[in-house]
Amino acid sequence: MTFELFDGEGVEPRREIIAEGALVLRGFASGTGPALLAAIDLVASQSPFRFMETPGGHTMSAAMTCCGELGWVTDRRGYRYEAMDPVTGQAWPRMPEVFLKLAAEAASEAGFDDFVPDACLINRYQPGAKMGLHQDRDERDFSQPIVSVSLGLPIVFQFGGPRRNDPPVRVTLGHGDVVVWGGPVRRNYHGVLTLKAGDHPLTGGYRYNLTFRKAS
Ligand code: MD6
Ligand code: FE
Repeated sequence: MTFELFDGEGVEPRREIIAEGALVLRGFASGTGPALLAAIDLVASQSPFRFMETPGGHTMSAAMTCCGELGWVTDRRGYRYEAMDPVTGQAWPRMPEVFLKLAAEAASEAGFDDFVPDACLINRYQPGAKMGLHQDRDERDFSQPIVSVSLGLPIVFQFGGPRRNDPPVRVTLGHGDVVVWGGPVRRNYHGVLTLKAGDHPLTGGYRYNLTFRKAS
């Protein structure tokens, strides 16, 4: 793989540090976009997108599915990882090779070698969907990073601190942008603002986000 100092129009740096331990790799997945989207369709044909319920009784506004050995689920009983998809009663679909390869390459680019995720949460946002500030803390091993891939319509990502009240920085994530974070900020609060309507050549009216984790 070759790396250029600048991509696209030549004004945007290829990597942006949001915080110590949190890095945006601009356009890192844009070449793989079509293959990633085809793999999402394959996963969703086995474990369909669904709107999960929070422990507090709200319905999440982004549709979700998972692949890998473990899937992240939420319902009235809480947040957790499960080996079985509660909708199908079967194991989650296998992690596609194209997912594993991209996640490992992005992690390595950010200084985390040998990242082998066992869980991938796939979020699908339609206009009006958002994700409030939250921590990713249901995993066992916080020494491993999270790799997050954005596909389709852009959205404003918020990255805060270790406390919910810490003021977040905002960064727009577009098609092919990959965020890798770990180390000191692994449990920082983060979320995305409401998706605005649009029409992306590859995803139409949707934004997809893949988050790769080592959950077990
Ligand atoms: C999203 N992302 O981008 C939501 N979590 O739609 C996340 O919640 C997230 O992007 C952990 C690490 C990276 C992320
Ligand atoms: Fe998260």
